[in-house]
Amino acid sequence: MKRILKALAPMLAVLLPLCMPAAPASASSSAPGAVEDGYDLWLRYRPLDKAARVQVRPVASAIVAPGAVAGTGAAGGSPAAPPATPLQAAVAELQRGLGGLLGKDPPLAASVQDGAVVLATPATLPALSSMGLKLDTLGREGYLLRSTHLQGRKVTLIAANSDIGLLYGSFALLRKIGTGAAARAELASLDERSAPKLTLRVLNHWDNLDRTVERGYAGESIWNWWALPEVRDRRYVDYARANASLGINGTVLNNVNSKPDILTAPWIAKAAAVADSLRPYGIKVYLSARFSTPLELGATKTADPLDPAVAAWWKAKADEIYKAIPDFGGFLVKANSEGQPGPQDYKRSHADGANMLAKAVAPHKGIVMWRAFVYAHEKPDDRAKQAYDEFKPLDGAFDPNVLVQVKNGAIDFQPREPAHPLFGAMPKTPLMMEFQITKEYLGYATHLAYLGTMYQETLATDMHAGPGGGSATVAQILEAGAQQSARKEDGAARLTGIAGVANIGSERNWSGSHFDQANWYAFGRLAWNPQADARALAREWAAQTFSSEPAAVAQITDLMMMSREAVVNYMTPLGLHHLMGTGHHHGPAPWVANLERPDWNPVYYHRADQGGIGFDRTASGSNAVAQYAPALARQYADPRTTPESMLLWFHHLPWDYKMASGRKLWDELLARYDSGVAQADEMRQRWARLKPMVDARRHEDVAVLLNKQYAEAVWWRDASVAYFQSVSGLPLPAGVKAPGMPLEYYKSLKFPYAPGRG
Ligand code: BDP
Repeated sequence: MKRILKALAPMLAVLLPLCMPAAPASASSSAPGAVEDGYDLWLRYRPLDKAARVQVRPVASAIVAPGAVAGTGAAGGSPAAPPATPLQAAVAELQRGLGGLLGKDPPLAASVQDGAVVLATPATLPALSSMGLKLDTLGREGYLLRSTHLQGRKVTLIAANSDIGLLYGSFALLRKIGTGAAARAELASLDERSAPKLTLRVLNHWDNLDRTVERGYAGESIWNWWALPEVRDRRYVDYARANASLGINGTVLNNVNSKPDILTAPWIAKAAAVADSLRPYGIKVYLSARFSTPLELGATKTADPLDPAVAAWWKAKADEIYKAIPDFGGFLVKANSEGQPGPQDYKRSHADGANMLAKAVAPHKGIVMWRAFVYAHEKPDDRAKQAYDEFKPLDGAFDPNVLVQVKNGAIDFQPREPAHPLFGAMPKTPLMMEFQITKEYLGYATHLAYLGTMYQETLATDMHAGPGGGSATVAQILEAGAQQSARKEDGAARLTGIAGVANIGSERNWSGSHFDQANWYAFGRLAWNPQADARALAREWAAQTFSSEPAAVAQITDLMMMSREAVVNYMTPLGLHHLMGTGHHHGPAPWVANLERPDWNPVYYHRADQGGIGFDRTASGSNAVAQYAPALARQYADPRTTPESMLLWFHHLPWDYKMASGRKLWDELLARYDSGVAQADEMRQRWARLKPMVDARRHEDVAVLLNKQYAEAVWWRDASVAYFQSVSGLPLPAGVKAPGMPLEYYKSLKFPYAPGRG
């Protein structure tokens, strides 16, 4: 090895500076002294204190990346250009990160030296193969961090089977350095291996071609479609960096409510330009396809998936796309849902539709993500049952390159839903999770609600729940994929996946609020490891984003950990759901009863009257519980064994039903609303105490939002209490505050220009 490096040294000296362009800094605010505006996300790389620098320098004083010469050479190598390959991206990030953290750029060394960070794969450093590193267990994307000796020098080795693995390993090393003293203490004796547990880790942008974003609360779409493909915003590269730092490896650029235009030549060219920006960071581009595209473009007379002309059109279209984007990921499809066209328009099944598209992309190793979010108002049945009823019979009918994308719950991204009954019910079909990162139903970007806890709650749900049926958490089910799935991408593991509806937009802080960045972060980290712990992720994020001081980290983490439950309490306590305003979904409107479709009305969901409240999903009602495995179904069928947090999701109960607290249901409901308001108040007080520990600008930004959140929590509580009192006819117990305004006032509020309508 020494000989190889020695021989390469002169070449390296010339080529390395050329092929390691400086990280693009134009959009960054990380210059010393710059005001923190949130642009840098968790990749701030602010200087460590002296003691920490002394700790880190001996293990990260130089960078050695032998593969660089064997890579793409100096292509794209002007100093201003963004990295052109994953290895360049890895080195650029280490330079930027270590340079920022240590206050001094680490030199790129041509040969191994003490204290160097060495990035290597068996292909670039054959010596790795004989070091007993067991790299084969890492797959294509995993990495190993190890303090070891190479050629007699003590180094920090980042090893992987591919350059993408090296990029992920580089981010992991920087994360370790950035998350505080405890993590840094491990640097001298590193031995850590990590590989993603799911193969597809994708963001779903609900971005429209006119740059509006459906359910987006962070400005316009970051895709500047109009200016593309010629103009490639520098921000795409920072977007790619942020995602790669989490291990996200795919992004669907456009809204699931798609337009035919996205599959025309000019838009394919625009998507190809974005793909070029993301490729060095291991991120593939996917597109949402409208099922009737060929028909609407006038190319076919029907969109019937079994019509040969239709299938031929899609095949030719796939070929065209792959010509422009050789590593195109595939299609995401919303079909026969909320008015979108689909195979059922031609009396064909979801499988017929999905398989026709799957065959078009299969020769290119593409995939289809077919959404299970379907419900039809013609059906009088409980909306919560419809996806299961339609999809469960199709288990085993999908082509091997199809995944069925299932929302975390059976209604629609509510503040709390039980896990979707399809998880565990389709063993022959790879199911991918769909979480919503944008907070359509949790207070937009205004309310602080850390969703790591919500994601974890679903992922940790045991879908077989018990001895006879065995145990399998949603995370395990996602990780296992389908038994039959024959499709193996690049020889990798089974086709498995997870998607998050992005909360990213053109706003300077990306997500509309500083704390909403944490939801992007937690989603990405859980996509890598669905069994990760939400509290640990909150800690990690807080340390990198605000301050790695232990006291600050602990207090910010506690605040985050209480936040989602606070929102549930003041919006939809005890399993209530779908109580929000019509269309825009902002604020309380439990009284709405006049919409065209019954299952759009909040009254359909809470069913409150003088006798009681809640949706009976047991055998005496819609029997949705029967869609769960028997042990779980039994648990949910009995109000005494149903978790109180989901009580009114599954049961319609009298107002005097006795709760575990000893209180009557009516009193408990009021108590939950009050505790939500109290928690919102406590959150702003906790944040106020953090003032000395957080930079002034971001502290103020968050404080303003927390005050608004508190006011809106009071509004949710007051409007809900006023309404439920009007139907229950029950008095407010002593000590419970009357709503600030009469019910008619809350009913009269209108929000014609609320954001996120697309
Ligand atoms: C709902 C949104 C709607 C989406 C739909 C979907 O309100 O805007 O189009 O989900 O997921 O949550 O398709």
